This record gives sequence, structure tokens and C-alpha cells, in this order.
Amino acid sequence: MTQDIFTQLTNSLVDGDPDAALELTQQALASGVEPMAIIRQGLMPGMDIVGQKFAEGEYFLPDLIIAADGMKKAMDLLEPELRARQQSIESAGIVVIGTVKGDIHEIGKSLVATMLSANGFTVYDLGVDVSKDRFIAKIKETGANILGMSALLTTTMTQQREVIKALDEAGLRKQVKVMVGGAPVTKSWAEEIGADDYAEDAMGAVHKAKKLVGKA
Ligand code: B1M
Repeated sequence: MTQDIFTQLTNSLVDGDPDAALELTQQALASGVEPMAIIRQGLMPGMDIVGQKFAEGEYFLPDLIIAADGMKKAMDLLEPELRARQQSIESAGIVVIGTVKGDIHEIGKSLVATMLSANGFTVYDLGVDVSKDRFIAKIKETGANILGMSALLTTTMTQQREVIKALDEAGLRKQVKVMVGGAPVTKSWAEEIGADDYAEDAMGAVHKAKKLVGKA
């Protein structure tokens, strides 16, 4: 039964049916399926298939947009549920997070932001297409001790390096630990650009962020 609903969720994104994605998410929650399982086993495989079909030339930009719409509708429902399942006692740290300049992919970054906030971090989410100046201004304003940067394109990953350089120039590098992520980002890329850590997914990001501030 649960596997069945995961398959239907995956298909709703692949078939470009955002209303079905929303309805199935409601159904899954109502029958007690954990929100993170809905994301990992139902929705993310759908986005991966859509991305693959796009790369192979079978799907076009509108197909990506429709799939993203379905995922976002589902996430609007899931995010409060994810928060409600975690208990935070004291702030684990202050995080400024955003998707780098030139990049408008927001779903993964928002999921990471939600999971960090659900796990006790105070999170300032700057959204997408964030310039190095905006990252720096927000870090100064909030006294953040973690900067999280997401990049989904090989052409925008390089912005992560630019922001780290700008942090150095602004004398802020010692104040903030830098975590990077996003589909094309790897551990070796993180090392190459002088980031403090990299995470593959949202739960990994929570674990790494806790380690970075000495709370793991
Ligand atoms: Co875009 N897109 N897209 N897209 N898109 C990809 C990324 C792509 C891989 C598809 C493909 O060709 N297979 C490809 C990139 C190729 C490359 O550079 N290697 C691509 C392309 C080419 C493009 C355009 C250039 C297409 C065009 O215009 N011709 C264009 C670029 C626009 C721009 O940014 N300037 C574009 C546009 C779009 C849409 C706007 C239509 C839409 C985004 C809508 C939105 O976000 N509101 C979109 C989508 C939906 C995708 C795919 C299909 C799905 C992305 C997604 O939401 N995944 C994607 C293919 C794919 O990734 N399979 C693709 C679900 C999400 C939960 O996962 O974002 O990976 P993800 O986040 C994960 C981890 O990466 C990690 O944790 C998250 C949760 O587990 N993570 C972090 C993310 N950030 C992190 C930060 C951390 C730690 C972990 O620490 C700070």
C-alpha cells in the first residue's frame, strides 16, 4: 500500500499532474506515512526522472516547471509537518542560507532550510539568485555562524567560491563555517573552494551543521 502511494507520487510528477501530487501527499499524510519518506521515496525519484528525461531531450522546460509546481505544492503541505515532528530546545546556531547568484532552483535549498530550522537552528533564508553582497550583509546583520550555499548548475557552482573569497575580503571568514550543497556539488569541490563542509541531502546538512558548531 505505502509503496503503491510512493509510485503514484513519483508518477504524478513525471506525468505533470501537480494536483495529483498534492492530493496524494494529503492521502499519504492522512494514512500516517512520514513526511520525510514521502519526500525521499515518492517525490524526489519523480524529480530525478523528470531531470533525466530533460537531459535526454525527451522533456522540455515547461515539463520541468510543471513538475516543480507539483513538488512545491506537496512541500507546502509537508514543511509544517516536518517542523512539527522536531523539538528544538535552544538555538543550535544561526544559519544564513540561499541559492547562489544566477541560479533559481529553490526546492532543495528550501528543504535544507526547513530541516535545519526543524532541528533547532535559527535560519535566515535569502531565497534564490543571491549575490555575494546580500550573503555578506545578512551575515553581518545576524551574526550568523553558518553560511549555507546551494547551487544546482555546473555554471553557478563557481559562485560558491566567489562568496568564500568575498567573506575573506570582508574579514568574516573566521566567524562563519561554510557549508555547500546541490546536485553537482561534491566533497572534493567543497575542499577545492575552501568550504568547511558539504552535504548530499537535507538530513546530511543537519548532521554536518551540528558538527560544524560542535553540537553533534
Ligand atoms: Co533545472 N536543471 N534548469 N529547473 N532542474 C537541473 C538542475 C538539471 C540537472 C536537469 C538536467 O539537465 N538533468 C540541469 C542542470 C545541468 C547542470 O548544470 N549540470 C538543469 C538545467 C540545465 C536548467 C536550466 C538551465 C534549463 C534551461 O533554461 N534550459 C534552467 C536554469 C535556470 C536558472 O537557475 N538560472 C533550469 C530551470 C529549472 C526550473 C525553474 C524549471 C525548475 C526549478 C524550479 C524551482 O526550484 N522553483 C528546475 C528543476 C525542477 C530541475 C530538476 C528537474 C529538479 C531540481 C529539484 O528541485 N530537485 C533538476 C534535475 C535534478 O536535480 N534531478 C534540474 C529536488 C530537490 C529536493 O533536490 O535540489 O538536488 P535538490 O536538493 C537536494 C540536494 O541537492 C541537497 O539537499 C537537497 C534535498 O535532499 N542540497 C543541499 C541542495 N542544496 C543544498 C545545500 C546544502 C546541502 C545540501 O548546504 C547548504
